[in-house]
Amino acid sequence: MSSPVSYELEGNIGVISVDSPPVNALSHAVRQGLLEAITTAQSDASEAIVIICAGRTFIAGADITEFGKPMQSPWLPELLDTIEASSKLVVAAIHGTALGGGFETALAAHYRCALPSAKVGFPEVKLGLLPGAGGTQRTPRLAGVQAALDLITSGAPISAGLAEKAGLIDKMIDGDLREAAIGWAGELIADGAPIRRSSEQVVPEHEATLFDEYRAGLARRTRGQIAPANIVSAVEAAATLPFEEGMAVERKLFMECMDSSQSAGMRHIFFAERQASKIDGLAKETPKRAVASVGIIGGGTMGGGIAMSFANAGIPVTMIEISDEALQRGLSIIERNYAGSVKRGKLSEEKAAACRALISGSVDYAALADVDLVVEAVFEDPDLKKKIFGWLDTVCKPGAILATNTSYQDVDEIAAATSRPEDVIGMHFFSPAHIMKLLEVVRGEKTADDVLATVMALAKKIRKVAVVSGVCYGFIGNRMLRPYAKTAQLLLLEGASPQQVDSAMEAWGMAMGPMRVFDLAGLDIGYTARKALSDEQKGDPKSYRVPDLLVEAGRLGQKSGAGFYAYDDNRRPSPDPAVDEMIATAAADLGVERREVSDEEIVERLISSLVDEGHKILDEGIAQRSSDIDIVYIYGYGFPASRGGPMFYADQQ
Ligand code: 3H9
Repeated sequence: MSSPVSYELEGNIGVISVDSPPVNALSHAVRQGLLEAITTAQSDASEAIVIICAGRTFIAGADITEFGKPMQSPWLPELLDTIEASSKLVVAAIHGTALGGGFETALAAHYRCALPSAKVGFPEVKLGLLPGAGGTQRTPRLAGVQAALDLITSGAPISAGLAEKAGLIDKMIDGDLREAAIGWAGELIADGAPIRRSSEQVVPEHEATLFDEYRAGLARRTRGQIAPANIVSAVEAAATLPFEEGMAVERKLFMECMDSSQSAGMRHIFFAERQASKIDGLAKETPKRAVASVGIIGGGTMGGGIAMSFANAGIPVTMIEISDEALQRGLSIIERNYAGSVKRGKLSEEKAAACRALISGSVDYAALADVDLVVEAVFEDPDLKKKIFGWLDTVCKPGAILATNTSYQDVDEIAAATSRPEDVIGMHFFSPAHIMKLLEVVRGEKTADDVLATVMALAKKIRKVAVVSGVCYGFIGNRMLRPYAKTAQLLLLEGASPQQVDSAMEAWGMAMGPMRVFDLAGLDIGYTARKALSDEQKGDPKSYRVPDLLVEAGRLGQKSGAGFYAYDDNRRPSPDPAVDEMIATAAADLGVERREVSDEEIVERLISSLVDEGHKILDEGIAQRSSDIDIVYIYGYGFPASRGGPMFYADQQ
C-alpha cells in the first residue's frame, strides 16, 4: 500500500507532503510516513525541510478512531521529538485547520508559516483530553502561560493572524502556500537563521498566582471535568520543570484523561454528531433544492431566533406577523438581540448590521410568493397551523419547502392541509433558536427525499446539529421529557424537595435540574394543555397534582416570581416552605407515603425514565440510531457531554 506521506527534493529543500483525506489525521500510516520522510531528509542533499498537506487542511489532529486501541509505534510524541531534533531547519506550512496533534506537529517544526484563512488550536478538551504530544509544553514556551492556558482550555481555534500576534506563527503567506513556504525556507537558510527548537525556549515571566487563579475560575465553569484541570497542571509543569520532565507530566495527565469515562463519552459524541447527518436509505447524491431566501411565520421569541439563525448564515429572511404592531415588536427583539451580541463582543458592529439588514417583515402572506423555504413558528395550536399551511399552499411557488417548527404536533396532519405533502417537513428549533445548536428534522410520511436532504444540508449551513426524527407526539426530545417530568413529580410526592431533585441532577452534570427547567418554561403551559385532556388522557394524577396546585395558586414559574421556587427581582431562586407544604398536602391526598429519598435514587430514576423511553423510540423507528438520541439530549436538553448522552451512559452502566 502506498504511504499517505510523500517526500521529494525541490532544489535544496526537502518537501514532506501529507495526503490522507479527509482531514490528514495522524493515523499510524501518517506517523510512520512522517518518520520515514524526516529520517530520509537528514542524510540527503536537502538544506531545509517543509512539511505541508494536500487537500482541504493541514493535519487536523491525532486519528480519533485509533483512541482506546493499543497505540502502534511510532507514538506521536516520539515522532515530534524526532522532527524537532532534525539537524536541518524544518518549516511547517499551514492551511485549513491545524488542530490538536496537527498543531503540535507544527510546533515541533522550527518555523511556521500560514495562510491568513488558516486556523490553529487545541480542541482536545472537547474530547475530554489534553494535547498529549507536547502541546502543553511547547505552547507556553512560545506564547506565554496565559495565552497557552486560554487556547488549550477553551478548545476554540484562533485565526492564523491572532496566532502570529501570540508568537505561535512566524510568517503569513499570501498566494501559493507551497511555493511561498519553499521560498521562505530558502531565505531562512540564506540568512543563516538558527534552528529554533520550541522545547529550548524559556517560558516568559508570569504572575506567581496565575495558576491558582486560573484553576479556581475554571472549576466554576467546568464543574467536575478532569481535562481542564489537568491542562492547567500540565502547563504549570511547563513553567516549572525542564522540558523532558514536563513532557512526562503531560503524558501522565493525558493518559488519565484518555482512560476516563468522561473522554469516552465526549469521543462518542464527536462521532455521533457526524453520524447524525447520515440518513439510512437516503443516497449521498440525492439532489438538493436551492435555498436562497426564507420566510418565517411568527415574530415571537422562536420566530425571531430562527430568523437570526438564517440571517447569520447570510440567507435573507422575510418575517410575517399578523399586525404591524406585532411585526415591529418582533423586529425590535431581533434588534435588541444583535445589540446584545455586539455588547458582549460576540459580533462586530458591521457584521451585526449586515445580518440585521437581511431580515425584513410583512403582514401579507403574498410576500412569501418567491421564497425557497418557509418555517412556520406560531404557537402550538394544531388548527391554526393547518390553516396556515393551507394559505402557504396557495401562496408559495411550486417546489418551495414548507416547514413547521411544531414541538409536538403531527407533521403528517399538517402536511395533509396542503396539496403538496411531499414538500412539508418539521424543523424543530430549540429556544433561543439563534443560540441552541440542536435541530430536530421531522420526516413526514410523504416528505420527499430531496426535501429531507436539503434541510439536513441547510442545517449545517446555519450551524445546527440536525437529527432526523419520525413523527410521534413530541418527537425524540420532548417525548422523552414527559416520563422524565412525571418521575420528577413522583419523587417530590415521595419525599424529595424541589431543590434536592435539582441539586442531585446538577451535581451529576445536568445543566439545569428539572424543577428549574419547569419554572423557566412556565408551569401554565402544561396546565393549559392538560385542561383540554380527559382524565384518562392525563394519566396518573400523581404525575401532575403539584404543578396544578402551583398554577392554581398563581405560581406560574419564573415569569410570575414564583413556581417550584420563590424568585427575587433578579430571578434568583430560593426554596419556599409554602411549596413544601403543598407537596406534603398533595402526597397525603393521593395516599403517597413520604420517606427519605437519596440523591442516587433521584439520578437513577430520572435517567432511567429517559433511557426507557429512548428504547421505545428506537424500537418504533422514530430515531434512526441510539447515538442520535444522545445528540438530541446533549445539544437540546443540557445533558452533560462527558456522560456521552443517556443511551451511551446506559450502555456503559
Ligand atoms: C489529538 O490530536 C490528541 C493529541 O494531542 C495527542 C495524541 C497523542 N480523527 O468534521 P467533519 C473525520 S485529539 C479521525 O465532518 P468538517 C470525521 O469523523 C484530535 N477522523 O468535516 C468525518 O468522517 P465521516 C484533535 C476525523 O470539514 C470526516 O473526518 N483534533 C478526525 O466539517 C470529516 O469531518 C480534533 O479534535 C480525526 N481527528 O470539519 C479535530 N477529524 O465523513 C476534529 C475529522 O466518516 N475534527 N475526522 O463522518 C474537526 O474538528 C473537524 O473534522 C474539522 C473539519 C474542523 C477538521
